[in-house]
Amino acid sequence: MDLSDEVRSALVQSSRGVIVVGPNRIGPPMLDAVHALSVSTAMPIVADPLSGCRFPVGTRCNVVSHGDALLQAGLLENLRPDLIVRFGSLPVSTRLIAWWSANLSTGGTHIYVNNAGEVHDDTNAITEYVAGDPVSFCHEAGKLQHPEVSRQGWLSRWQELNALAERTVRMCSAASPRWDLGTVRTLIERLGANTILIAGNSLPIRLLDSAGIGLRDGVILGNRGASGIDGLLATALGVAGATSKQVVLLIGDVSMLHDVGSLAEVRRQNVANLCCVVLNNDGGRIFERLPVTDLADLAEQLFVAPHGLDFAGLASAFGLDHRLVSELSSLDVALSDAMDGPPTSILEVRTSAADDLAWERHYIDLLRHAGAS
Ligand SMILES: Cc1ncc(C[n+]2csc(CCOP(=O)(O)OP(=O)(O)O)c2C)c(N)n1
Repeated sequence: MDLSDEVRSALVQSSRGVIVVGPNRIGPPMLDAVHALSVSTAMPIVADPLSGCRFPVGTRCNVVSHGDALLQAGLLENLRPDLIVRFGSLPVSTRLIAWWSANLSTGGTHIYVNNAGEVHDDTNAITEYVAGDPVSFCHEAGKLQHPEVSRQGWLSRWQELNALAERTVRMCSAASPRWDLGTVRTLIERLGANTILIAGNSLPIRLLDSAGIGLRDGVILGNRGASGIDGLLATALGVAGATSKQVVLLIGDVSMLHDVGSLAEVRRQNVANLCCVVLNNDGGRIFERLPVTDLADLAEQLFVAPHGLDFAGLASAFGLDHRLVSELSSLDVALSDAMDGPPTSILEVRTSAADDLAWERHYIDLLRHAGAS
């Protein structure tokens, strides 16, 4: 692949570059290539939860997996990139998109590499579009003469901040048994090779983003886009039918109720490798984090819409197995039972929306203070 003069000079002259890998089912060649590029350019890799690029912290030291939390805590405000090199579609974190757009609006280069003719760019930020194979791009870009020394401080700062977020989230998870992020981290740690985790939209995909860890040798999939919370269970059923691997669907209660008709098909097909983990916070709690909260009671009635429905009764109506997890400590055993036990089960994790929101805010406050000191 021939790189244009503009792309070459942006890559060589940059002193504050960032690689962003968005949702993207990348295979081992691209994983290796993007990590090699990061090493030769001393640019951090900000990895989306659906990028396939995240691994448990420590094994890939240039990966920044806590980007969204760092942005919430205001810790990336002083890290102004002069170059973004981006692969895949738009990341889950809209804060990340806003961050690169705001920073590059005053100059800098945004290289986007895609060989499928796609342009994922809501904010019109791309300055250099490379229509070519991302693996070849990484190889060619890595071969350029990069001024390594001047970039090491930049990379180190990103690594320090990511490690700080990881320590803080781990501390909060240990301190609170009633925090959904802790539950999701436990879930990811429990699952492993030979597992496909499907993230529901709404809070589940955002929790996976904030969890900051990936499935080692496993796959995380998500249905992003206009379909919203439609057909998430049907999607998981389709995936389970196409693989012999264990499939785990992490889904919110309203999303599950929205696709309740698919439970009949789940029962009919008697699939043995699908487990639905329902985070039951009694309503669409994402709306408690959005500006509609200004509507007070109306927001509760029209958007959050608590339903108080009984998932045990629902499972039984469809002849499916149900298990309630009310303590985080019992999640591990419940997961093992669900995976090794009878076909398709609904594992309901009942959570407290108020506790969850309080812990989320506490985590970001702690991170903000720790990062500022
Ligand atoms: C088909 C469709 N209808 C409506 C919406 C709007 N919507 C977004 S999130 C959400 C609530 C989801 O609630 P739940 O699955 O319980 O997840 P939580 O927000 O609690 O994480 C709704 C109704 C949508 N995204 N897609």
